[in-house]
Amino acid sequence: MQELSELIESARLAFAQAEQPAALEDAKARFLGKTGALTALMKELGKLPHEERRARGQEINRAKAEIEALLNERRTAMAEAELAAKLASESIDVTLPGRFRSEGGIHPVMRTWMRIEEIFRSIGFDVADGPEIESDWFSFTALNNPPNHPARSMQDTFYVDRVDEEGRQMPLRPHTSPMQVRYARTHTPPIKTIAPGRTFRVDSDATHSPMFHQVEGLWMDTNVSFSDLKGVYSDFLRRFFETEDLVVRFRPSYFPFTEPSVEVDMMFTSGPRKGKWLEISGAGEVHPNVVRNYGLDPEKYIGFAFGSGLERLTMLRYGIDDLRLFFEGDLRFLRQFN
Ligand code: 2NL
Repeated sequence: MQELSELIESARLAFAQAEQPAALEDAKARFLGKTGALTALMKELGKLPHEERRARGQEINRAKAEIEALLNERRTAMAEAELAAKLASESIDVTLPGRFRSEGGIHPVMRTWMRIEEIFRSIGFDVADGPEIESDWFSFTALNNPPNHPARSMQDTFYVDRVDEEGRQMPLRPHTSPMQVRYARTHTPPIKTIAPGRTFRVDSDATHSPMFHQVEGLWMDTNVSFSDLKGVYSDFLRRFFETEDLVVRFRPSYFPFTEPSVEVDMMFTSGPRKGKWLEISGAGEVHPNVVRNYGLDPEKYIGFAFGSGLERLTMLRYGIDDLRLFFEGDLRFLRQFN
């Protein structure tokens, strides 16, 4: 009995003196290991007379359990101390102010966006906003797209894992037209609005990005003609590029949502970029089916719409030759605009 309680005490002391896990394992071996003190006592059981063997065995086992408990206690304490030291040495004060405050800048495409809003606001246009995850109806049906139009396919348009009220899978808007349709349905003519925003198409190479920016414009009233489109858009280009020295031409084209439809080209007539026609936009008189989807009578209301890419306008304005520069986030490029 006496020797067992001494053994327990010396184990407690040895465990307490171990400062590293390896030292603790050595101490464990001395008491509980194959050549350890307790194992030696167990081996001696055989020499005892039969009557004493059972009681002695139980005592040794109780002592063994106690030493094991002491060992586990010490192991836990050691792990906790290690964690506490780690936490103390690695702690950061999240309330400290930053070492320096870096200044943000405005992305060149966003400069174009802001500039366009300013120009169109100055001639009485409102700015529409709307969701980037749209319903199938606002994205395609309202714009007179036939049910099997390729723009609806998974090849051309991104779809998210969510359905609209009609139970149809919802696209990331492939153009900003849905915002114009939403705006037209909630306002009464005259309707004069632009819809700038992010758009998405399954397309990625040197000249196409899966995410890009568009601005669409819409002017509906009882008497808005194609010559109003010519005047408004030409005036916009002259103000945007800050020059009177540019000419604009309108080439016949086709879009499901306008009739007639045109491609708009422009050419600088002075400066380093003069003499080359540049495709800049699509436009046309809003198709009667689309006017009906605005909730308006196409016999009474008429107007034009156009759509332009903001990346394209930005590249022409600043002389940027690679679309990918807009999306790489390279500060050497971005700093030039701030
Ligand atoms: C292009 C073509 C265009 C429109 C966009 C439009 C919007 C409504 C109704 C009718 Cl709500 N039209 N938008 C019209 C013609 C052309 O964009 O290739 N843009 C880069």
